[in-house]
Amino acid sequence: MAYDIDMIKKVYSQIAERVDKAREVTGKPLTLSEKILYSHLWDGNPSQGFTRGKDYVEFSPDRIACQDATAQMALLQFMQAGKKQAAVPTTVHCDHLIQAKLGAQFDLPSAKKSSDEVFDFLESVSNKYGIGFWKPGAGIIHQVVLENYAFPGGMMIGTDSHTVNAGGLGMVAIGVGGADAVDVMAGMPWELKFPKLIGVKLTGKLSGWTAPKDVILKVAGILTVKGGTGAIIEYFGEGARSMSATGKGTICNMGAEVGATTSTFGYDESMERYLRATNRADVADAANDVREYLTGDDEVYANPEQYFDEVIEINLSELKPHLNGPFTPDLATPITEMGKKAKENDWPINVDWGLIGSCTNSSYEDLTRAASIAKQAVAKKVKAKSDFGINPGSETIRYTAERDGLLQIFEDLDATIFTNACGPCIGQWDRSDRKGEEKNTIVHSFNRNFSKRADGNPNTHAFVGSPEMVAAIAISGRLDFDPTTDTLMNEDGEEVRLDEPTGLELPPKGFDVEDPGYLAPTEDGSSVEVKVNPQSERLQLLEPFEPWDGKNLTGAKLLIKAFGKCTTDHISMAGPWLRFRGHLDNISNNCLIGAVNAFNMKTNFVKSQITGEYDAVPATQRKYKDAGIPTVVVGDHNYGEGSSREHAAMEPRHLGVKVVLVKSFARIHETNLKKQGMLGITFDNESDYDLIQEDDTFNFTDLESFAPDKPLTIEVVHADGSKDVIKANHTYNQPQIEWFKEGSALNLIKKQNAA
Ligand code: MIC
Ligand code: SF4
Repeated sequence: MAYDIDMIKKVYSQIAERVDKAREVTGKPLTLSEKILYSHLWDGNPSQGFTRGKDYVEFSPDRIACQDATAQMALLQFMQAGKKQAAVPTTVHCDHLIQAKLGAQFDLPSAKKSSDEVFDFLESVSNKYGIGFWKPGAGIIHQVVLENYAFPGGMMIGTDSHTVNAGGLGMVAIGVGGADAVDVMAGMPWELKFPKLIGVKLTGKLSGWTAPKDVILKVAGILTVKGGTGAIIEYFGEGARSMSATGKGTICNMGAEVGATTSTFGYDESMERYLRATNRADVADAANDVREYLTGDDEVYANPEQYFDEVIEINLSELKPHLNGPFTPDLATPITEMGKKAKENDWPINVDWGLIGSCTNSSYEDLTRAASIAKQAVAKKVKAKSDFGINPGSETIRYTAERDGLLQIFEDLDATIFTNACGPCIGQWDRSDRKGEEKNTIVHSFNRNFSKRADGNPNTHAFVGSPEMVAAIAISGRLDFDPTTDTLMNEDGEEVRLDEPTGLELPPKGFDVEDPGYLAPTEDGSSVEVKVNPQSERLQLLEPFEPWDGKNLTGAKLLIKAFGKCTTDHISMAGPWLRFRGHLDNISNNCLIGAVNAFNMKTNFVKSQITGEYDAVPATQRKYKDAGIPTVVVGDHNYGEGSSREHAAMEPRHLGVKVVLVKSFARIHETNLKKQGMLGITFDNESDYDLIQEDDTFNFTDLESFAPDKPLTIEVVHADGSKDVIKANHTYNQPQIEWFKEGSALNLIKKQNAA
């Protein structure tokens, strides 16, 4: 039986009436995304149509998922909200804090030891507030959610950008910062700007070496890292129906890399098969009863141009395997062109590692397809030239794959089986073969490949591909290996070819697991005590941020003008810093250390306007804070791309930065800034970015009349006394302006609770 089946049945019992009403008020047939959005309005039945990309709307998500690295801050905030229980079903998953080094049997016990304080904290807070707890080793949040909680037509939010993975089972699942999750856990509505809709029509059928991953690698190449911002991507067509549910999950997962709010697919037989295989026949039966409400209307899919804001068509029969990278997930290269492009760009051809797994590509189907390649290598006497690492997505997958002999196939190629956890995908990788900053190449089936992400080395060129391509490339040891045409030399000196991969959508003997790693919370957690040691270097209770003084901000100094790509990995690096995710002051020592200073092109080296000296960003900012001088961060396009980590907003806030002024924001980061009482604004005229100089002072002249839809005016005073007056836009609505005034959204919740 599925978890929370009563909640799911309730959603299905209301869906017909709500969707019918939505059709009536909008006066048109509906996409799946609209059906899910309109059937999850906080106010219940829809009474008006909303303007996409414009109206802020209050929603009522069905459930919440949090992972260990973000849950700490989310729960520290929730603890202040004064509630007894989380208002909707919520789970916490321990997956990010486990380092990959020698393999699961050593790494997991070692992580449990080194992070016991944090795991104990998360377990006791979960127990206290009625939250389900998935222990370290149970699996990666999104795979565990897909296997246990996702359901067609549902809406969930999660404190991780890849929450969108659950779109593979027809959900609208959205990544948020912890403060957004706190709203919903506290029984309040969740607000989102009504998204735009991008339709992707999939024709044809995947075959040979091409996999679902290639669909999203192609889409990323088309849309780029910001092309999906503010939009839901909805996939449809015969090609969509012919794909497995986990394949659909892979496509949705990496939709985060184009900035999409989420991605989804209509309910179909692949989803039904997956639900039944994962012990949720009850959900499948309930979904079947309302199936026409769990997919887009026929008229929509017949004439998508009329109903979506943008339509992309991809013929799966013609799609080629791709590798995307390095350093950005949208640099898409069909494998047939990789040799040429790698040479032109001087990308190292020899591949050191092939890594398979992560939250996006660790399904049974993925493992069987990759294993079919690995098996051939052994049978054809080809020794793998690169090292292999595997991160199974969950204990259920791992146990089943071990039972069915799949893991053994990889072990025969000397692969290391890491813990069912994020591991190298988030820099939790103690890589033994390369130290320092040597230039090298790795390929993986993860989703992100920003600079330094996997191993901290800025010169590691990471390429993203399907698990089967990663397997083939790791065996050949060459980035330019095209298995559709190239041969390999085996140990007997013979030229051999790798046959096309084959796989199994679901395990023929069913999934199995001994201990899935789940701990249910007690019925009444009121007597559970949550302890935070005041001496702890990893956990720190939060102090409320100061409210706004109601005055125009003046005399603010430039902290850094960030050049080019500035992702959340640049603003608040992960890897070794994950250990401080529950301690705001300590993690603030990584604030913006990866951002490139536009004035000297160095990282973590900025000029202090107090001393005239150059120093690290956090140290410089702490001096401004001590001196009571407000500061401004300036950035380029898509600032805050990537993770949902609200640390990227809380750290500058904690250190005294008041304003982030950029050309454009990534969605989650912009909301995170607002929630934490920061001023996140954009240049009205993008080229004003070029006016900003190293010794600038900023004076806001009309912040006192801060109001929705009204641009702000800033006087930028340069060192020589000359001035530029510029306009900045913002997207704050009235309630969000209240967050700013109160100092944070949480301050406002506390005030309302106290009243
Ligand atoms: C990521 O893939 O970048 C992460 C680590 O999962 C983040 C969450 C985090 O920073 O903890 C995400 O995607 O939101
Ligand atoms: Fe973990 Fe990587 Fe997935 Fe983020 S993208 S949840 S770090 S596996």
